[in-house]
Amino acid sequence: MKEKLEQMKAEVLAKISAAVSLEELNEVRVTHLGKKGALTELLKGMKDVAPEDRPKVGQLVNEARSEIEAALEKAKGNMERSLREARMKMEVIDVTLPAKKNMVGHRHPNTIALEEVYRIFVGMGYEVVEGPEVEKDYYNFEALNIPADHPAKDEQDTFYINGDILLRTQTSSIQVHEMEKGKLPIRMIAPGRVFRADEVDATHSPSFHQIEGLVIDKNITFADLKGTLAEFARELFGEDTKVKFRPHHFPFTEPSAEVDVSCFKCGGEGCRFCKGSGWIEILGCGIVHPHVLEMSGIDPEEYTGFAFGVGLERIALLKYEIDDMRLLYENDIRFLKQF
Ligand code: 2NM
Repeated sequence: MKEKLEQMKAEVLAKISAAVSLEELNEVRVTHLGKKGALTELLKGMKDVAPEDRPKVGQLVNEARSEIEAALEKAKGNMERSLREARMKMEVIDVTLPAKKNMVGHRHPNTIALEEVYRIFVGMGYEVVEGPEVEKDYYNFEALNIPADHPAKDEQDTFYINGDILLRTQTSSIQVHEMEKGKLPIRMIAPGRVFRADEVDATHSPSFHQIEGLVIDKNITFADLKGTLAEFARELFGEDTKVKFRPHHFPFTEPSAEVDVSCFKCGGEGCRFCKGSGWIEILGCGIVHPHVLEMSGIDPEEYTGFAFGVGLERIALLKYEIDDMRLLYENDIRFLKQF
């Protein structure tokens, strides 16, 4: 029995030192120390041992069990440590490696130009008002004194949704809503997306952005309009910028004008940028037509006003010297990042 025990112990210890995984160690524990394990089986052989030898044999079995348990614990500890070390080696962080660059977005040139326009007019006390892109014919055309047979109303130029519902072609519709509210005076800018059935090219798009301004108060004159737009041009293009008002026609203003600014590239000498003329057209404006005021419930005998409209893309193209409007819609971050 004693030899059997010694032999078994040697076998088990050999298995323990040969084990390469925690699973194998557990396997050894179960097959040798468990309820149905080899050691337990061996104890069953006690009945064949002479009674006087039983305490001695019992002690030997217990000693063997303790020895095996200690060997198992030690092997398990060693194994866990080397696993931990292996994992640590794999997780090494090389702090000298260059950091991964995060992709960062960039404000669109339209947005930068828009915020610049906001800054200028909010600084003069204007309110920013927005409105719906889908409008009734009345707010887009009729209330602005645009007659039913006006070419702008042609289906070739305007996107109709159905009947008298359309995509606004200008943001003056916002100003009609504002005038109808009857809260005077008004000093507002109306920014927003507008739609026109245009072919895409370097200067046209079926959807672009406008900023229209409107001031209505007692005693507003053309001089107020001139002073305001001259200040706008100076803030936008530099303090040496001059403005020139050329007579024009719009149905919603009378008198009406188009405004040119002196070329900020050549200072008015004439260059490629201003096509040799020294002037660059930037906006349309005028004194609000009395009929427009009347239709929105404002008494033209008591109040007068001026209005203007400017294309946001046009400002962005000029300010950032971009020669093709399509670049503003492609949203290529490599292009946008430059501004
Ligand atoms: C322009 C040119 C001239 C304009 C007129 C109005 C309103 F609603 F008051 F009648 N808003 N905007 C206006 C006037 C717009 O765009 C070139």
